[in-house]
Amino acid sequence: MISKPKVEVCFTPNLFPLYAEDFEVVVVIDVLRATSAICTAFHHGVEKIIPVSTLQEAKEYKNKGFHVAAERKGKIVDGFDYGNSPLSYRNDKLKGETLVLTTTNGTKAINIAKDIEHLLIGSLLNLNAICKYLTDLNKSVLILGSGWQNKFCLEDSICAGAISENLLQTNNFESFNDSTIAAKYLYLSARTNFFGYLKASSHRKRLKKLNLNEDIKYCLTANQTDVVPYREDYYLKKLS
Ligand code: 3SL
Repeated sequence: MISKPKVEVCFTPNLFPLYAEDFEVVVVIDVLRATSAICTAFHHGVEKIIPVSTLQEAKEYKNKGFHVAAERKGKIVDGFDYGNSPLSYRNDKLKGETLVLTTTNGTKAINIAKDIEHLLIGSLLNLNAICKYLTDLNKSVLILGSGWQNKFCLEDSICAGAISENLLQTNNFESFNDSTIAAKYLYLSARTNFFGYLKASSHRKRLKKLNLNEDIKYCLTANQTDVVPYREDYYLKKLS
């Protein structure tokens, strides 16, 4: 019997090495807020995004004249042009431009998975688009949550559950891991009200303290764009 492609969920970047060799497609998720910011920036015309893990790398790009966004602990790092708020990319200021981005967890997770053949960026914002793309691609997929400093995080796990459940419902994929079952149940309990469900979550509280409730609401509103960002070489682009 011909086996179906798998879809599995990896909750945190430090677990990634346990899965990596079985997958040629990885979707990195950081709902609050890196992958939501990336999807929004591409939706509004940014041409390329270079994800870097450290502030040092970000500074080097800045010194070379690039537009650079840097976030740590939810805030824009002093001396940089932009942060990680998706709302700040909802305009055409960077249309056609390259943006360098470093964030606390999201860009690190992207770089951890950089050697995977198909590296894609997922969020609730592009949920249907990424699911359609993965269904058409028809290859085994790992959904990687960025977590918070390598710890489990609820919003990424819910989004991972939404994607895996959508693929499993097509009957073209199969899953064997308990993490994927757990993500599915989290998604099913949260799906009618992501904002309310996440009220007690650590990241929602962290961003709320920084007066970023509008960012949270935006990031938790599914299907606002059909962009599918992917890694090409050392940067991200959007599939056309
Ligand atoms: O961890 C990250 O990469 C960020 O998305 C964190 S924050 O939402 O900007 O606080």
